[in-house]
Amino acid sequence: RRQQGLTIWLTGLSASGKSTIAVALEQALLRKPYNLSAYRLDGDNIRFGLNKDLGFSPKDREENIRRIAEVAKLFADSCTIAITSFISPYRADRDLARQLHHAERPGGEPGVPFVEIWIDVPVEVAEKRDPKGLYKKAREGKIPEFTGISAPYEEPLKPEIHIRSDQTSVEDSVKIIVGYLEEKGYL
Ligand code: GGZ
Repeated sequence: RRQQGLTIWLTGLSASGKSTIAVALEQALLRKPYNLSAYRLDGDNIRFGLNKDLGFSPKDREENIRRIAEVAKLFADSCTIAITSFISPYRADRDLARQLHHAERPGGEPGVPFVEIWIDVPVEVAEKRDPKGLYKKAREGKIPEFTGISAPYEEPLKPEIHIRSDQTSVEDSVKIIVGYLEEKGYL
């Protein structure tokens, strides 16, 4: 059976653990027994390239997420599993990403599965972690519109998967996600 593409969309605060889980998940999918093709989209390969013209205003975040969703869909279209890790703080933007995936593809092909995963951590915990010192800077007013401090994070209402990353190990998080994907017949 030919590999099916899909997009795994991680959303959550800065320092919630999105990237760590994305890396571990990608490894699990690339390796045996799955041997699938997977690719991660994150700030390092998107915000410094394709989206280097965008900042963190609501409009720029909206455009950031829209472009990422389009790119993820292209990967999925090529039968690669796209794993995205962006804060994606606005519900409307995440919903648009989902709609883009669910739309029929050219040639009448059905849409691409979209799995929204909320990497949930209380902002106090993320702020305590503060691996890059960004929360501190945000508190000092040196970074305006910082998500969770001076800009909103709109919690997902019906994510396919909800992970409390301060109560779940990375290993268990990957197990939960892979278990869901298997159950849905995506792997
Ligand atoms: C939130 C910011 C901001 C502001 C810079 N608000 O921990 P990080 O550093 O590596 O992850 C954050 C990243 C967020 O970029 P995204 O593309 O994921 O955001 S969004 O989905 O909202 O478009 C953080 C850093 O960029 N960063 N300024 N003001 N995070």
